[in-house]
Amino acid sequence: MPEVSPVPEEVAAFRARIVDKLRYAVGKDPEHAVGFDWFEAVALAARDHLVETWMDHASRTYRQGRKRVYYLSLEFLVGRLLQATLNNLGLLEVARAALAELDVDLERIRELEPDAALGNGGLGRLAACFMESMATLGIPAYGYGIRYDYGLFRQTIVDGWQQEQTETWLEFGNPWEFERPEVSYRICFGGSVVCRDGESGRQCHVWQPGEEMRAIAYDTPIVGWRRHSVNTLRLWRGRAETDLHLERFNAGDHLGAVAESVRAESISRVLYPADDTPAGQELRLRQEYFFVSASLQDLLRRHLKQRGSLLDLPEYAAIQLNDTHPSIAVAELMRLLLDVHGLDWDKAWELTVATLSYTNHTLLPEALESWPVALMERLLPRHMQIIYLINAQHIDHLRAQGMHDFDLLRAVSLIEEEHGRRVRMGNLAFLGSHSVNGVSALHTELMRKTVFAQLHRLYPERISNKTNGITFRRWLYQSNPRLTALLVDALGEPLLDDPEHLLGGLEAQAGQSAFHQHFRTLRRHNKEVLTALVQDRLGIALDPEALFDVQVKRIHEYKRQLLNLLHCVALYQAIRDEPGVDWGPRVKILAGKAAASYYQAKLIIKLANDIARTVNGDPTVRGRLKVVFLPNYNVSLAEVIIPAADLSEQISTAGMEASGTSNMKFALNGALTIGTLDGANVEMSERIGSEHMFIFGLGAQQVEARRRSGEVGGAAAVAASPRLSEVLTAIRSGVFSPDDPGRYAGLVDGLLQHDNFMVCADFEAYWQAQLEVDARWRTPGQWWRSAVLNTARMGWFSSDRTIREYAREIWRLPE
Ligand code: NBG
Repeated sequence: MPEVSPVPEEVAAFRARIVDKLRYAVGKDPEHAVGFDWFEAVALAARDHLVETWMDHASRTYRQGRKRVYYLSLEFLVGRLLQATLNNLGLLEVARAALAELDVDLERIRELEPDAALGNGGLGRLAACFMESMATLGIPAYGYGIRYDYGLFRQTIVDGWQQEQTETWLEFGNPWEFERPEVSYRICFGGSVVCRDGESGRQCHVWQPGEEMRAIAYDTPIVGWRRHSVNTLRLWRGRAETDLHLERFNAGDHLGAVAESVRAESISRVLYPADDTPAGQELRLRQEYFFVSASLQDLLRRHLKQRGSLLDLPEYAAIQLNDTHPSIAVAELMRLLLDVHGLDWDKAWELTVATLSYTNHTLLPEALESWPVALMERLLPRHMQIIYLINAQHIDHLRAQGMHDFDLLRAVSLIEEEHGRRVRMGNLAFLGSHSVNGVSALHTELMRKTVFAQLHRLYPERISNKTNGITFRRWLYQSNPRLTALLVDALGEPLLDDPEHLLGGLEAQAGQSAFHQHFRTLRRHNKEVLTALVQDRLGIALDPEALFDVQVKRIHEYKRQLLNLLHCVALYQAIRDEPGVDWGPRVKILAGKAAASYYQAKLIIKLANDIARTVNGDPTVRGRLKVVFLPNYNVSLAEVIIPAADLSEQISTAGMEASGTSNMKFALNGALTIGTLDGANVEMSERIGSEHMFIFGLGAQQVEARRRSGEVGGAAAVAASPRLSEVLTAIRSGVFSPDDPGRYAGLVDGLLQHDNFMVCADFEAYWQAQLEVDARWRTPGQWWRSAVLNTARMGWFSSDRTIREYAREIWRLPE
């Protein structure tokens, strides 16, 4: 990041503060401090700098009576905070210089910070980008979630197979957070509901829970660009009402004495490693209710303290539900308003709907949460009752309007009757919110036509689109300081404050070969950094001059890493068949985690590793093709990989990726995209120009038509493509798995019979698009022109733009 050289007084003051923290907070002197001690001292010193803005912002929000946004999310994939915080505080160079004077290298200690991996993938990272953008835009906001002891698992690759290890990010403490033991709420489960006569003669329902525990708050300040404002990420941890039952302990029952504590704490123990498939377990529902209940109690308390009444809640609070995970909020807010605050049903419902809004992040049917009625009745009996009442009111209302169509009523009901009785959380979130949004134009359109088709007919105004975005502070300034410096050089310092509108100025440079040269040089540097990392972690030597072809994301069949691997094998065979042709050089880089129980995804990881071993060990393709599977993909690794990519693989089956956000990160950093017209790729191609991308394959409608026509197998596509046939034959016969030749027989046969994700159907188009990639790469003037235009035209995909749209159209914040 370009920063003017730091002022010596500032450096001296920051250095003094670091030493102070080291001594009085960490308890070490500089002579004995080890790496992590330094990290902690610098983090604490940086944290000091944001505390004042934090408090000012909170008290200003209070004084001015501003509306607050509450972002409820089971995931916040924050990553590391040190550089992001220093960057936004404008203290990066100050800290670097201060540490240098102490003979400590900022880069080295930066690497010691563990990633806060409290999320699975795009959904959690989006929440983190949104938090940063809200702070940048000065929007008063709280992020609410769970402080998991263990974040997403650490992935190791053993003999090519994924293995999962716990990620102990809190092992050495977390200098960013403030524990708030005084901010604690009672959370109840189970028991029964009794009916009593209330004071006014009305009947009231009293929940007599069978189990109680507490939620304790931990606050992390999130600072916006140029310290504009600081918001709070408030994460809840589970605690027992009584940590130790002394009587039992004294009676010799040492384990029984802490059993309650163990049970309560298990609620915030671990993030579910399921990316868009519900864990389907009771603990998951407990987690959802736990954090929703604590968050709602907290925000109602804040509102009441300030306003004295809940009747104006929607004017001062906007609650965004990030996917269906927090959708029990609909019933919990109703319960709190009815049972705790004594409002009548109609008023409570009006306030609930006006305050809540819901974002849908996937159309995958298996990912739309639903809970067995029996489980809900047992765990949350009062909520189940409220859900029945909401449903009855909803269906009565439709009948009163003359709608008696049984299929329609069945489709919009909150209760699914077909597969055992279940509560449909997506429908609950839809009904309980005044706004429902999708995350890209295509996804929103498909939401209207598929998952919410009937509800959309009933509430045509409710669904809107808010295309995702990314924060440029992390995904450009922090991860690609060289490109940032080049952009500032070309467009001036103001770029940093308004890249959304000023990046476009870069178009003027797109045809300049001198500028191409700069672009190339910095990419080359970023590729060298990645090359060193690959050498270090895997012992594989890469050629930084090769085309870096990258696919990094969760491993999922619909994301089609398999299609990429088939291309990889096809390329390998082509090089071997025609060594005289000018192939490559190309490096295929893959990374990503598979859900622990997702066998097919894990098999794809194994295949990638098998192919890598075979290809990298074959001298006939040396210098032409290398394949790398980098273990343990996380935010920090993304920050190194993305700026080094030439080609970005965004090749999901059309209609299945809700938006994608790594597609945006790559293009902003000047990689060219090879991709389908899926998710936000569609809008990217409209803004960048499809001639500067490599768009291929079936569109969403064509995929749908094929599915409807019953064309399910891949055999026809294989018969039509000798190349594909040869690829599959090689994989099936064990060319890449000589130790277990049958390993991939099932995988290949499966494709032939049920090509659910159109891997075979799209193969030829993909191969052709990859040939175009090669041709463009061989014409550097064209390639780099496209690369510059990608960066220049990505301004709109800033999460600042997305957040402004939410603020205006959903949260209705005053401008
Ligand atoms: C994911 C989608 C992505 C999208 C992110 C953020 C879930 C449930 N959904 O396409 O798969 O970019 O959400 O919106 O994880």
